[in-house]
Amino acid sequence: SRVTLSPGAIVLRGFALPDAEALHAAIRAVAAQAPLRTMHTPGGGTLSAAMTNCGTLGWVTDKAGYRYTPQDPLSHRPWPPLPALFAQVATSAAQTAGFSGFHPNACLINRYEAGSRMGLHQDKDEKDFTQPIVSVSLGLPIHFLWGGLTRSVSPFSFLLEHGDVVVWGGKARLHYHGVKPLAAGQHPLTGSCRFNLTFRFVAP
Ligand code: MD5
Ligand code: FE
Repeated sequence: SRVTLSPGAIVLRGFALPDAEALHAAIRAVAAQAPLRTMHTPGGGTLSAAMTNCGTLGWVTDKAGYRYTPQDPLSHRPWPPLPALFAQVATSAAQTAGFSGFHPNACLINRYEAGSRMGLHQDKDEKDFTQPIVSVSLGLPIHFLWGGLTRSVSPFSFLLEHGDVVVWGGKARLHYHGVKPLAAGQHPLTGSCRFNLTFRFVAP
């Protein structure tokens, strides 16, 4: 099914289900090259989701701030390439949601364990906001928070489940969003965690 949250934000329920096992295998392959790790905010905080990247640019945060880098700061090597399946799923989901010609060059992989959350924020490190963002949820369900264009808009929550894909473009691109703490559970594919893949086109 296809649900519009607000103009430009389209939920494609179960879109990635046929590819879930292969996507999970590809996450493991990426993480074998560029391990999932805890990142730190410039203010000295710690992100509760573990992260890694693939593609030509990867999102990182540390004492120096938030940015996209061509190399993994742990290995000083380029991030692993975007698996072909990742590119296919992202491009076809964007197309299905009405955004043709989406060719991401960055994929952030977030791994949530019980209690992991993500506070309300905007995604604005990409410089190019004309391209949509595609996110793919795998494993345990989580309550997603969808706010407005300013922090003062109270977010509403909805459940993102295994295989759901969300395309965020146009006016939705700069909305505040986050996720509530992951509830403990077991999923047949991912065990005790949830993965989120976030595909972006980042201006070089
Ligand atoms: C997640 N990840 O489930 C979330 C949700 C992130 C992040 O927020 O930055 O890694 S997917 C991304 C998203 C959600 C809603 C709006 C926009 C992006 N957007 O408007 O750009 O791990
Ligand atoms: Fe975000």
